[in-house]
Amino acid sequence: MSYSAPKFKEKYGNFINGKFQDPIDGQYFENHSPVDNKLLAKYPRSNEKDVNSAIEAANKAKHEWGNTSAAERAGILHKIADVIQENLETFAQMETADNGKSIRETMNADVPLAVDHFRYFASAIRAEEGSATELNENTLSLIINEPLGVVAQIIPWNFPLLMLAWKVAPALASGNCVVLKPAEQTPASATFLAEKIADLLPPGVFNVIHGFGPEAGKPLASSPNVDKVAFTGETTTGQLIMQYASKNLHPVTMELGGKSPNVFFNSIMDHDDAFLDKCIEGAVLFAFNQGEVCTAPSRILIQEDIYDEFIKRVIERTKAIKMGNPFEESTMMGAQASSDQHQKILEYIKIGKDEGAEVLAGGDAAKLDGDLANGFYIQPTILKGHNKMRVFQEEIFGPVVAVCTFKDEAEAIEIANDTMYGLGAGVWTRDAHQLYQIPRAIKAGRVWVNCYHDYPAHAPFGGYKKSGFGRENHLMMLNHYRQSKNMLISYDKNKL
Ligand code: TXE
Repeated sequence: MSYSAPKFKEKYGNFINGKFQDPIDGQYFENHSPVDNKLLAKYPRSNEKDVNSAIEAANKAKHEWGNTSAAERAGILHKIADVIQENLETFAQMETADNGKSIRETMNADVPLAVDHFRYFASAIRAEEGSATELNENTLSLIINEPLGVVAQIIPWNFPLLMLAWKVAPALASGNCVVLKPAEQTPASATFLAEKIADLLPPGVFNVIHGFGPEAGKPLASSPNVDKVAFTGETTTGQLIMQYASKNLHPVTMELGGKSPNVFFNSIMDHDDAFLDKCIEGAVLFAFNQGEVCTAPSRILIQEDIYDEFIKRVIERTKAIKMGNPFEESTMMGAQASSDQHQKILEYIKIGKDEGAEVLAGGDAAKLDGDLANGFYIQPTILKGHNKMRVFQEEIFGPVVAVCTFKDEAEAIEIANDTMYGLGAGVWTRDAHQLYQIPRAIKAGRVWVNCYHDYPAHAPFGGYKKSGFGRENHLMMLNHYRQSKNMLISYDKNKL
């Protein structure tokens, strides 16, 4: 079955105080589809004035929203989930048009996971219990959670709706108002969601500001009138955002880059069975979402005695990836998200070749026919080299994997940890000792063992080292969006 880009209006506004509003200075930018480089729509090129107007609306709404009961907020979050579910196909087509990823991913992963995220946090706040301790016979200590107030959220373009859900669901669930800036490359799904849920939330509780990082993102992250900044994106941008927020001593959470190792031990080849097939699929997941995933398993480490046989099968499987029109259901790999990203990936492939890496598969742009010839496609690429090369150390954010070998467990751990990042990792083995001890030794916030790229809402996700701090998903996320009030109550009758 084949899908197509949904119909867009010529231009859209910012969503502020429950209504779409034109940018104050009347500036717009064009958003093109990476599928074929055609114009999709225009969005506001917002500046500090627009940002401040959204922040003001959020501040006006925060007391009322912060005082709603958990049951009320949960009911609204479930309705938001219903809206996304009812419009699943439109959201999926929108994400594919905007980002270039395949429709089978947007239909089966991006949108359903976003639905589940709203449901998870809706349910989580209903199940929570507070804490009370008797400090002595006359004193009670109560711990009460209070929302922070207004939260600034800045998100990237690789999973536009899902990254929105990861940020917005827990923030609203905790009783905060939100000002969200989507990435300029992928403004569509946040706008469509705002339109669809405008009647569900009181005005000002959820606001969307479009525009570029330095013009709209910076004033948002720098504002003294927000209470927290949450960011997902590049590590260097995260460093800037921390500087802006530090002037106000605002708390920040950061989901940043990665260079995740995917480690294959020799026991996987003990039998030629379904588990070995799963390991091969797990290695090829470097191309999932065109490699534009912060946890992309972008370094493959293979134990040297199985290298020849295993890599042969990985290359065969990689060559069978069906690239093409992302709107066709059979397409596995679509377009890179933008011309800039396409260019960056090609430069890294060249850097790898210049450094002496051996090209085992791909190694160039993919040329497609018809309208798609104007889109931004890259062949899934495997480079063999060593861990000191730039293609092993720097985040490429494309379907390019760097492969090397290791002798034993100690060397596998050393190579896996020889990176400034620590977001994800994969370990594949049939050995019971390795499947516990190796993940424990790898410095990363999420280690998948005999699986990869699962993102359930109830498992915490986040980085070590320069991959950021704070966690998303899971109950622990709620604590990043609220502060605890401790009440000490004395009921000593003699001292009243
Ligand atoms: O990211 P940015 P870009 C990596 C990936 C990619 C590279 C560049 O390697 O090739 O980053 O992508 C907003 N103040 N990742 O430039 O800059 C911006 O408008 C405030 C990894 O798109 O991090 C967008 O909304 N905001 C990553 C968001 O930040 C600013 C996901 C992300 O943009 C800003 C995306 C500023 N000064 C890219 N500058 C991951 N690991 O998840 C930009 N922004």
